[in-house]
Amino acid sequence: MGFINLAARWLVEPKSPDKVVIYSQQGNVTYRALQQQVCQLASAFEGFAVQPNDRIVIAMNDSVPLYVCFLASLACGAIPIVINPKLSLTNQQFILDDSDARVLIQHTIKGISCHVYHEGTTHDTFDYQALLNTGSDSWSGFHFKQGDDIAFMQYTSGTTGNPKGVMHSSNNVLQSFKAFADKTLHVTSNDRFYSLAKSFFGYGLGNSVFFPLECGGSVVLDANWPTPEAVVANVSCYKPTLFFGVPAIYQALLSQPHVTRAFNSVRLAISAGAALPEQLFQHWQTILGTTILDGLGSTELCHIFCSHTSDTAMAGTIGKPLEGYDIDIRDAAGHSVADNICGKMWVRGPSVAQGYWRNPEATDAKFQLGWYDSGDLALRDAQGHIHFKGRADDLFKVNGRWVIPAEIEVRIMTEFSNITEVALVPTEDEYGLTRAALYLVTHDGKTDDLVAEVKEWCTAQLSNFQRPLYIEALNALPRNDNGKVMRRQLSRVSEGVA
Ligand code: 3SK
Repeated sequence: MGFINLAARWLVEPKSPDKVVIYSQQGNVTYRALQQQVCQLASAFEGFAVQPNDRIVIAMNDSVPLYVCFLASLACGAIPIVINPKLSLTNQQFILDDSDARVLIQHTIKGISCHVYHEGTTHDTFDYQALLNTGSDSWSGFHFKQGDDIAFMQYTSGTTGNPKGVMHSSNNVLQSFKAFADKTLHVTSNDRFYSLAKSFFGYGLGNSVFFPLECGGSVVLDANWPTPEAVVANVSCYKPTLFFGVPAIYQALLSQPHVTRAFNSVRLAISAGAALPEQLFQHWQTILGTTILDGLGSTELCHIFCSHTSDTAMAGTIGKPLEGYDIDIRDAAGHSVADNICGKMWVRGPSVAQGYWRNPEATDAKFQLGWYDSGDLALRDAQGHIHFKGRADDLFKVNGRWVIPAEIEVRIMTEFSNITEVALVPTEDEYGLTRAALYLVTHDGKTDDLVAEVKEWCTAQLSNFQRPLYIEALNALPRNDNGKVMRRQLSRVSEGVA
């Protein structure tokens, strides 16, 4: 592929300039209006000498201004990095330093401010709206790059260690659109996307920004954190055709009144981020009459790389690698394993990241000969379906046998519909030996008889080495800034035991 600028591709001469591209509570925006605002901001960026490949950190809620900042950065050839606006100050500062950011744009209680950094530690601060007003909507200085050059970055937090900047090119965006949005979801310009995952996640950025723009469709943006009530209200009001969620929200939605009527417009619901329990898949299908497509993705692959299609959707597996992608399940020595054997999942495909920003050690460890070590555990069955078995880091040994938390967690979620979150982690017994401990969260906070019932179930259904030493109900599981469960905080083991 030759030279490309994604913002120019999507906004210069859009097919339907008067079509609404963004629906939001703050107002709707057409393709033409979006293009004007992007040009205004890009010209303001140019005014303070933003150069191609400068990093622009965007710490904003999902909103029209986030869209404008992201696209204006791409337009200038700068590298946008969307981060969680609620990130702790320490993590935000780490990302600003690590990326050597030239600009930070952030939502504050007063509005949106834009900090432009100079050599050293000084910076100028501008009001976002004032910048837009000074910019010119006839700006046309789009910076075209090679398709494989770095177009944007995303920081992955993991559950330990410092965040790492994942570098992606324009080609990666177009390839993941082709494999997932086009060939799997069959999106068209009539589709209206609504993603509960925010744009600071790889999942959300694809769902809310890349895919709607690449197909000439539209998107529903909500700046707030999604409560089940607000989701039902948004779906009723904006009538999306594609809905992107995670298992916990599907579970919570099922007990909302009028959910079936509200979801009338949705032709396909997509789930990722955690294993989808079989019972939830069935309930959704029975009550709503539509399918949930379960997929697996990663920030390093740009988006989902393994999924069912609407024709093959079923629970219990995450389908097959998308067209153009390969999955290799390997043992501890790095050899491919046979069908039905659980191992570490490596993946390769046309949207694999260019590596981690200024981190050759981590890049060499995780990216090898075109393959990426996903850190996930999985097995492939005889039909070629991939079964997700959790994160390799989450495994632990009891009495010399591996406990696979994800397997047991899915069974518990399936058995007890009142449980919305569950985590099985290692702990130590009175002799310092590793045992399992179970933490759970319920939908309505009621845990009266539940802990005893779960204990009884574990005794009847699990092997001795898998059974939790204790079961504790919590109000919520501890999560990091990106929403991942921090298992190590729950785990009561000496360093290195697991
Ligand atoms: O499941 C995930 O964590 C994910 C990450 C990035 C992009 C897409 C997905 C589904």
